[in-house]
Formats: sequence, structure tokens, C-alpha cells
Amino acid sequence: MRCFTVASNIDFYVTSQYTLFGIPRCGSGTSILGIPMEDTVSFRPGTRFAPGVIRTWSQYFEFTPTEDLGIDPLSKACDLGDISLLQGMVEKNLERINSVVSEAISKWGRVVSIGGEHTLSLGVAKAVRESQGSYGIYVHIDAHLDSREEWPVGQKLSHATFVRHIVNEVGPQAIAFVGFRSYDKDEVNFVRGLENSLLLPTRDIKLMSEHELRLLIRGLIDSYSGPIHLSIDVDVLDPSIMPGVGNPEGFGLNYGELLRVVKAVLDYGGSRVRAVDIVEYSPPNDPGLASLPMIIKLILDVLNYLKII
Ligand SMILES: [Mn+2]
Repeated sequence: MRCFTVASNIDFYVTSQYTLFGIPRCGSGTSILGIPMEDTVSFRPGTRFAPGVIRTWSQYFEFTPTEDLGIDPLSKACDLGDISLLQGMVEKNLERINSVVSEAISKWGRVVSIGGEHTLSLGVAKAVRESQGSYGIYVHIDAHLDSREEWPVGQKLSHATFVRHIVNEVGPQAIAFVGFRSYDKDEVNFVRGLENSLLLPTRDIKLMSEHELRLLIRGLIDSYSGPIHLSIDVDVLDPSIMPGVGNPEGFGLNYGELLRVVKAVLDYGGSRVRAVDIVEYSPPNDPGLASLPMIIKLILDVLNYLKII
């Protein structure tokens, strides 16, 4: 069953007989889309396998979010399957992601994308702007800034540079970098030079109370209008609880700290949140799939805190 009418030369399929958590395919509510893009890996590969592994294993978990809000987070969600991509063709793949996510946002109101490498967020950002006519706030939750000029040297567009492309090609009104702790001098200078940015390194988040954190995030969200795009690289979590990533960095957030940020963005962002990306989970780098229960919990918590639109 296909959920889209977009460009007939793009083939869509569901990678397994299952849907995520057994939710309806092409149903109503928040749409969930697998984006198994992995074209610009610079260290440990494997993110392309994440949507299929998460979908298959999700059948065996309890569907319980962290906080009981008295709602079933899966009651208003559907699984669109995975986008079919062309291995190694970054720009072509970003065009496909843009066109599919644009259509999905127009039809379902918002999309939760399961990556795949983080570069896919550039395609999602363009889709948010195209479908909504504006692009408000980009929230980048990540151990890294992904704002290099080139990485590896000579490569302008990759998982380590795509935020610069979001800034230059999509033009968010404001941008937040949350949970970063590992960067290159040039890129940190670049993000410090941005107007309308909020920089929350890992160390600050750990020292802050939940109240302070929520005030900061609310201040950002209330200061700008337009759609909100939340992009979560799971390497923001500490490698001791999230070993299954391509580029692990020490002294990361614990799950409760990540959840505070996510909840604040979804609470104050409300119906303006049009896209949430959960990216960079890498099953081949995850011994015994030890990180998988946390990925499952994160997806459930995101669905739980997203406001019905
Ligand atoms: Mn990262």
C-alpha cells in the first residue's frame, strides 16, 4: 500500500511486514516516515539499517511513554514506510526527502522522521519551508554542531556540514544548538556569530534546573513565529546508554536530561512543531541492540508530547 501521490517515478515501500508498533499504514494523525539515508558517513557506518530494525523490534515492547498523560500516544499516528533512496547520491536523495516530506506535512500536518544520517534534516528543513511557506525555528539536539565548512576536507555537503546549509539555503528565523560538547574551532565561531541563536552546551544543561531550561526554551519559542523543526541526533546521549551511534562522544546527556529538552520544545512549540527527526541510531554499532529500548522510548515520548493538530 502506498501513502503518496507525489512524483510517480519515486518508489515507496515498507521495509518489513510490520508497521512501527503495529500502527496503521497511511492512517490519520502524526505520520512517521523511515529515511534510511546514509551517504556521507565519516566514521562508523550503519544508520541506514535503523528504520527497519526499529520497526521490526518495536513489536515486542510495551507501548508505554515515560509520563502518563492519560492518552495513548499511538492512537493518532501512522507509519508511511521508508523512502526509497539512491545509495551515495546525496543531492538527489535530499530532493526526494524534500518532496516526500513536503507532501506528508501537507497531508498529515507533521512528520516524525526516523533516520538515517543527520544530513536528512536539510531535506526536512526545505520541506517544512515549502509546505508552510516559512521556516521558523530549527532546534538541533546533538553532541556535535554539524556546522563545518567542509568535512571531510573537500566535501561541502555532509552530516558534519549540513547545518550551514540550513542556515544559508533555508534561513531559519532562529536556531538552537542543544547538548553539544565536541566541535572544531571554526564551526563554534560560526555558530557563535549567528544572529538569533541559543547555545546550550551539555555542561550547561547538566547544571541547569528544569525550570531554568524551560524558561530559556520558552523564551526562544515565544520570540519567533513560524514552524518549528526539532532534530534529535541520538549521539547527544552518553555513549554508556547509547552506544549505537556512528560518532560517540563522552560526557553526554542522560535520558531524563534529553527528555526535559524535548518536552519543553514540544510543550511550548505546540501545534507549530511540523517536523521531528530522530537520527543517527546505528544498529550495527549497538552491541546486542542495547540502545534500542531507549530509541523506542524516545519515539513513544515524542508522540506522547506532540500536541494533536
Ligand atoms: Mn552528532
